[in-house]
Amino acid sequence: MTPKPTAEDRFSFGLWTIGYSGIDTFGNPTRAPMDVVHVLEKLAEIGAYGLSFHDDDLFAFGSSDSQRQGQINRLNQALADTGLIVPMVTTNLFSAPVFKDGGFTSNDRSVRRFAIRKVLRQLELGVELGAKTFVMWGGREGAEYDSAKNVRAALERYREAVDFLADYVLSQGWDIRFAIEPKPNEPRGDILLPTVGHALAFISSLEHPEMVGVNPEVGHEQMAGLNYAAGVAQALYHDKLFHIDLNGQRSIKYDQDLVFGHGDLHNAFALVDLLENGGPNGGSTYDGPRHFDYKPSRTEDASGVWDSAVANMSNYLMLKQRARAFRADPEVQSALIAAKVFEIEEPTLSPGDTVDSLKSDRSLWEDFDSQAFFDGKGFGFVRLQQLATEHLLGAR
Ligand code: GLT
Ligand code: MN
Ligand code: MN
Repeated sequence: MTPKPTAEDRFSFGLWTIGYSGIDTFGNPTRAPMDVVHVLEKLAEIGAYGLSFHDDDLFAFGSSDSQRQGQINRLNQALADTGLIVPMVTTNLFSAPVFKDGGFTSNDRSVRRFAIRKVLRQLELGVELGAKTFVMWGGREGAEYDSAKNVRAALERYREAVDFLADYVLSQGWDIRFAIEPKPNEPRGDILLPTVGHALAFISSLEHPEMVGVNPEVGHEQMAGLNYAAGVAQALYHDKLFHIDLNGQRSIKYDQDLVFGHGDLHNAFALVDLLENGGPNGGSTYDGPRHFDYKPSRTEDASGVWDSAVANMSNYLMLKQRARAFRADPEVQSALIAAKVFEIEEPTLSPGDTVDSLKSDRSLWEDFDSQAFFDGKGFGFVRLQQLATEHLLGAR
């Protein structure tokens, strides 16, 4: 039996995900556009709790004020009717031709000012709708050619924009924070802030670092060959996991945006285990939305779109069940102890240790048997991973 999601699971979807028409670089749309009211009704029916959107997802770029307001009114009515919420909003600074060289970091100053203005509008709408997170995915912030972009100056312009916006939020006393979404490439040849690590370093250079965190996406880290669950763990370590984009990716290639769990399943298991059981006493480490940023494959018709939406949530819930069983298994617990997984929580230095005390303690050096690690003292990590695999496959 696949578990059924409820609002308590906090599953949310981008309007652009369900609404993806199937258009790609090589082919035309394969599906008709989907209306926001219909999307909300269906999301409520399948057990999601939230919808996120870019300005341009709800009202086309260049809409008049009254067209824009008309769509906002329809959204508000559908939210009231379904009980869904908008936990996150974001601005599209990548689709329109004006952003061909980026928004905040376009070489053209007038574009940079237009971009900030566009973000202000969507930020204010997000606050009105009660969104708690404002995502910044700088898909066009980058370059194809090294000589075309002064990266240090571009980062300075990025910082200038984020500082300005954070300052505005603080001055208004609004309860919303920013989350930068890294991606290594696509659509640009190289994108600024390409990984979680780059974004964390950038955030520490900001005027209000407490206002800005990250929104790591499974596929984006994996496109860079990185371990997604490990990146999320580091974001948590720095208290910077403000939001999350769940999907699937199979190795280093174009951004696939597959269903969560349809990519690296072992890493998806590790991630769900981290989010649900990774806290100090085995509790949750993240209480924000479980947000799916995937693209229903262009081979699918409308029923395939909703099948894939459900699949994201079912896979998350099945992994949650599997991760719980893994943690509760006494054999796993003893394998964890044998592998010294808990020992790393112990500080390396004892209270009062000094350079002199370390030097005079013979057990640390003269009497320490480092040779015992040759042909002995294996950690048993493979056994542990096999136990995880058995739980993942439902064999335990
Ligand atoms: C775009 C991108 C996603 C981002 C969205 C937010 S838009 O679809 O591919 O990864 O999360 O701007
Ligand atoms: Mn993606
Ligand atoms: Mn994303």
